Amino acid sequence: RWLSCLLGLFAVVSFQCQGQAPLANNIVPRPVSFNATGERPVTIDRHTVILADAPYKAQAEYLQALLLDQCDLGLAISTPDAKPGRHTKIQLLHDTIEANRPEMYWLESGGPVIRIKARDVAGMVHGIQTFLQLLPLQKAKQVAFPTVEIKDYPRFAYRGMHLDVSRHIFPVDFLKKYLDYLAFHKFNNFHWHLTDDQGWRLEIKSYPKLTQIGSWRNSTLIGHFKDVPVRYDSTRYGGFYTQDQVREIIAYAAVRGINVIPEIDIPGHSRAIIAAYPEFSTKPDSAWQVANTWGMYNRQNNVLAPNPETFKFLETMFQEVADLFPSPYIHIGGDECSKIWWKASSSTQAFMKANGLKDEKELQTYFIKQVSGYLAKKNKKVVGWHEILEGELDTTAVVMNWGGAAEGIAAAKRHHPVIMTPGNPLYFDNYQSKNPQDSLAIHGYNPLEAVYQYNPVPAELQQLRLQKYILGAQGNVWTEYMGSPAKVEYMVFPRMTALSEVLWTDPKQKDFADFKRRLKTAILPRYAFWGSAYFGDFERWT
Ligand code: TNX
Repeated sequence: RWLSCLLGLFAVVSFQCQGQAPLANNIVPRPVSFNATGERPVTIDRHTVILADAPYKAQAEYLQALLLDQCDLGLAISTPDAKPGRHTKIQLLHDTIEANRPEMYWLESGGPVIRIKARDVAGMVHGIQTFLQLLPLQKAKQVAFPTVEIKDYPRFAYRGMHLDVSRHIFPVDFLKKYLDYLAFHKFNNFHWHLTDDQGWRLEIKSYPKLTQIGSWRNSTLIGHFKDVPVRYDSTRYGGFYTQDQVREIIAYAAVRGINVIPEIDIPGHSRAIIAAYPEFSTKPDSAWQVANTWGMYNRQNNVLAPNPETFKFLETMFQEVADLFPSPYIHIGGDECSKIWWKASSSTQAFMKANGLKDEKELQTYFIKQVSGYLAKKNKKVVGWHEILEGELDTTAVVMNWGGAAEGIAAAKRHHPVIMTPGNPLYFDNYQSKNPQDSLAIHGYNPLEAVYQYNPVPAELQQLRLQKYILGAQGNVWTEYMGSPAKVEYMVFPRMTALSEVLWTDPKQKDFADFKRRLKTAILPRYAFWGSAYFGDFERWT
């Protein structure tokens, strides 16, 4: 009798230590298929061992760190041939047969085993994220992991988030946190907007004045976050990332299955370049400074001039960028280049005449073609904002469309791969709340539901059977009014979570009411667990 008493006591104690496993139907973004098999749950405790096939060594460590963080469970990593006895095994398996498409994973649990099978690193990372969503958000000596079978893969190949570090710069630690957010939401591309009129943020060894001069401005306009007021002061503001820091970011992203696409914005949005090297502009004799205010000020921001020194610079600099970033794509900007400077410059007009360029649009295309050529020598393709299609371009150029559906349709009809980033609703610097007290933002209103209901494939492309040209979509985070990491988090959460489901989940499986339910039960607590700011008042203020 005393034995059964003791066992009973054990049961009570272990029950109290056991974390409550969340439900499979709380997962965001919603998986292609999941099945709770309803068998005896699998126990995870400190004796559980992680076993990883060779390609997933780094992901085993990533999983180990996340488990420690989330549940305070420190598990050992062992080799696949080790025999962990009767304890539970978490296996990360390299599998190209069942996981038969890019980024796909299978997550199966039952008996003393939890298996994640994937054919590539990104797929394995997605499987790990789903696994973590099935674990409680609390310290647990022991977790009863549900028996499930989940088969999952993305709707779109390109799932991106952008961050502008020119208007405001953010510490490397925050960029890593941002990459953690992307990984959690199964995004696979980070678009790093590194340069603009308001500051150059990338160390370039061959042109040191870019960071000595181009990274610094004399004042900064700071939007308010809740009760912090808007301020326009005259302190020196700026900074840049060293190439070592950039490599650190790229490596951090790679473990999480994320590609880092750098953007160097030319031939407009170039005032930081021009402050450092006025000889590349149409007015080399003026005293140019890095821009202190935002907006497209045609008469304030000079642009690059088509002279030999400028092209030499573009070739050398872009090749240095290409050597630094393993990404197959380099973003070269191309947006909002005001043509008035070229019209007013006699040497530019002479250049156009000598090269048979009949107008400034053709000159813009000439710039894009030159840079594409430099990058092709390094085996890189270019991405550019939709204005790169003002002239003829070869179809390897990827078009990032910040306009409406029309520009995306036009680009797809010309057989360019397209990434949709329409200002409405994918600019997360726009308002998300109707609360008049809400933190300062820029122009439009892009509430949570508009993001959730967005379809990156316009109906017309579907009818024309041209939908394959839509690679996917991206949320853009311009930081004119985001002076701190907390403000960035507040603007992206929960809209980024909504976008993750747009990009991952079959539209037939989407449902806004159910998304909000999952947001409230599973995701808002997750933001809080991360210690992140977020806009949680969407029921009342949208
Ligand atoms: C337009 S769309 C820009 C950015 C601004 C943004 C503000 C595009 C490629 N350029 O320079 O930061 O609007 O929403």
